[in-house]
Amino acid sequence: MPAPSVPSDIVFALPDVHPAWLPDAAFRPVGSRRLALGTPADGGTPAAFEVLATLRSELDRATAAHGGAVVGPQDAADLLLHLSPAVPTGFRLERSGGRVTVSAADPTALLHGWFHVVRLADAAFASRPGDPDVDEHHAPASALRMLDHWDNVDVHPVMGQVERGYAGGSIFYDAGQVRPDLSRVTAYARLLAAVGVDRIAVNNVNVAAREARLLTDDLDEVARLAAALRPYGVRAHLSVSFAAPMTLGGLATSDPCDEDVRAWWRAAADRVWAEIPDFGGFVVKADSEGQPGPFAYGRDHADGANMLAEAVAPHGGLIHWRAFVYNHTQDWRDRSTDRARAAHDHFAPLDGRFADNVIVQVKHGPLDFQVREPVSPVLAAMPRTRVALELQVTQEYTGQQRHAVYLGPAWSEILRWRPWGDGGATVADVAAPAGGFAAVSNVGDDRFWTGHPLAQANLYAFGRLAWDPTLDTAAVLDEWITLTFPDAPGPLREAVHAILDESWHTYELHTAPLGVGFMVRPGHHYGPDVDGYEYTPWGTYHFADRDGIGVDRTRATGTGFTGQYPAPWRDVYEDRETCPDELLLFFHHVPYTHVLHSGTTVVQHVYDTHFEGVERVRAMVERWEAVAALVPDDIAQRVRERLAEQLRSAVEWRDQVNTYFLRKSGIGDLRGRTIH
Ligand code: GCW
Repeated sequence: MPAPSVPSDIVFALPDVHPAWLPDAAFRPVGSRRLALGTPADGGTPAAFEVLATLRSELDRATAAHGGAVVGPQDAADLLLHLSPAVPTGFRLERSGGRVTVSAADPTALLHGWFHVVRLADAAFASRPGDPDVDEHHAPASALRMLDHWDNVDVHPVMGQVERGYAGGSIFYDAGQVRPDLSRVTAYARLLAAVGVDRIAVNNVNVAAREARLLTDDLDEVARLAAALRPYGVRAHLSVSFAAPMTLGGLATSDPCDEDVRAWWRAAADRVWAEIPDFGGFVVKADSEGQPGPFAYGRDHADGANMLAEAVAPHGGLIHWRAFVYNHTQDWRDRSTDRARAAHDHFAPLDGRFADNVIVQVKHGPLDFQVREPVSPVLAAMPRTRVALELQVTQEYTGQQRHAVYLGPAWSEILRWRPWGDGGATVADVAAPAGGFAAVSNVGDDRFWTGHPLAQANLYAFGRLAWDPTLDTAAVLDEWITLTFPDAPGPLREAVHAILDESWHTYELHTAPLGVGFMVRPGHHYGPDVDGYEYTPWGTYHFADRDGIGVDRTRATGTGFTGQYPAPWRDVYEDRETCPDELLLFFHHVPYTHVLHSGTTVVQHVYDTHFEGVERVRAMVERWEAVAALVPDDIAQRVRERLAEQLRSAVEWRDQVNTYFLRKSGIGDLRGRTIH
């Protein structure tokens, strides 16, 4: 097999696009040294050779920019990257006498090893005398580390080009088609490879007519996207509509047990893999928020998922089947229906029935990506199913990238949570070997990728935590700062930490209290509207009256949701005396005068946290102003504008929530602060 040729279409620096965590300067430590890439053995796939060619151009680019050289594998390089079948997964990093060798069995893992060395910078080479030699194996916790894009090809009249997107339009689509120039998609794949994400779903799980056709007539457009991702080892997945056999195939039914329907899906899958041999698989949102699904035919979700699984299995494909299934046309008067119960009610009884290549993708909480929810009990209820944890990097309910909210700590809490109590497995232990980790991307065609420049840290952190869920999230943030702001002076580093380390808690302080959730404006979900969802069909209520607030989800007197958890949590949550304060109103309806573990009453807690939340945001604004001159003007200005909006919004939240509680309860603030 010939040596890999350098792809000519990799654009390392895009005009007017921020380099995120891969600025040129981040490559100085590697690029100023002697680098070598081992010659590949025969037998690789074309995709594998393409990734190797990318790696070669990474080396060329870094050394050309920083004065090093690419040398032959025999030439005593400072860094040798080479393929070795002996490394089972991930990559091996050895250092001896200041020389570093990275080896991996496949080129994508080798690429991940390259970016690991970039991240370590000079420390990789242990330039200081006396530093020990190393021999480390770096394997990802899970083989499945995926981002879901809720991008539409056609601009949706309400949801726009990217559903819940807060960073401009789609990097994939424009004006109803795949963009002619996909160099930015390759640049995105490069950012993802640098944090270890290696799969993306390229279209919204709400699949409209135009997007449905990506599976058939417009498959060539998906092939172009896959080609743009391939140089960095990122594989494309596609969201498909369960009704496709009817809407695209002209069949009279989409019944998963109908033989013609099954044959239609098999033929569709055959065509996809014929065109895109390294295609990943399908993502499906079925029987959820108006999307079609197997319920229409009296079938269950195992019937639906397994039919698709059968179609993609011969190609090694996966079906990511979402567990976000609930009744969104509920009657608010009906107190017996509890949306939090829905995923477990639908899916737990199906455990053991899903095919091996089906992944049941479970949102982290039982409701919907709120700033605080208990972990979904579904994750602990399906031991014979490949469950994946779904997170939301896009900040739908956490400030929509107008607020600086670093979600790493929130995800870390979820990943480390132990559904069976102390000594039992964590959520990460459950998901990692099964369905892995998926998250909704926060990227758009904005100059900074994520609208708010500091929201890049969330995308970075998702990738790093999906690779290693045990990482310390402050250290991950520090990595991001080091790469993104090369040579960041101490005060800048400290200020970014001061702004982001506690920002998730800050957001929680001034929004819906004690785990009750929502209280957002219906539709777009930004800003406060305490009763906005109270009399709607969506099932997200807080039940405030003159005496108290919260949702009784106990077995004793409520919806019984606590019973979906294994011990000890089923009992911890059942009893308001043991239920953690931050989730009290998720599980219990309590009087405003109920005393929390913290020693204050519920209503006083609401006042205190909402005043404190605003003060914390005020401090964030000041911290930024003190260091803004240390970053490029465009970043300084963008962050400044967003922080001003964050402060305005936090004040609005504080005043509406506090006023609501004062009017409902008639109980004043003990400290006599202004409530309207
Ligand atoms: O949180 C909700 C969003 C919807 C989204 C849905 C889902 C793609 O408001 O916009 O639809 O979740 O996860 O399917």
